[in-house]
Amino acid sequence: MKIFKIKLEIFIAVFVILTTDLVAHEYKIGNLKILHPYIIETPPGAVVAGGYMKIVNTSNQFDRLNAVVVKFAKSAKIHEMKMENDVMKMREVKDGLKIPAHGSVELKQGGYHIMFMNLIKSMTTGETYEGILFFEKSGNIKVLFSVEEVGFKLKDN
Ligand SMILES: [Cu+2]
Repeated sequence: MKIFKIKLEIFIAVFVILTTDLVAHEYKIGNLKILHPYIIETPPGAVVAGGYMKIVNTSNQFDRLNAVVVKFAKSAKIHEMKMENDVMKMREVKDGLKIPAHGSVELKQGGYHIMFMNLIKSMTTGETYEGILFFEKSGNIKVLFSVEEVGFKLKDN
């Protein structure tokens, strides 16, 4: 009975580690935390995809996401979506995405996002893709974008 209990506990521990890894992944660089980089799945043949994540800055200095580099698309640009005269417009954020001191920025559908253009293949839920984020002060970090279903949202952190 005792052995069984211990085994069960180990099983639960492993299970928890595996599921947290699948459900949420996060990265740390300097005073920045990068929560769950993800891409929304695309229909077959699609050539563009959106990348999202939440970036939390615990420093008393702002930082900036200046660039994203990936191999699965020809280009990755930081975009902003905004309503202008009742029309949703998308434009490139040219001087980097500012992460305020003791603050955070969430890249999400309908707002800031990474625009991946000329994908080498369509993005399927469950896949992961590597990318490098370049921050002005904290430096660069390799992350994995997980491909999520349409409608996926980050839970409040
Ligand atoms: Cu865009």
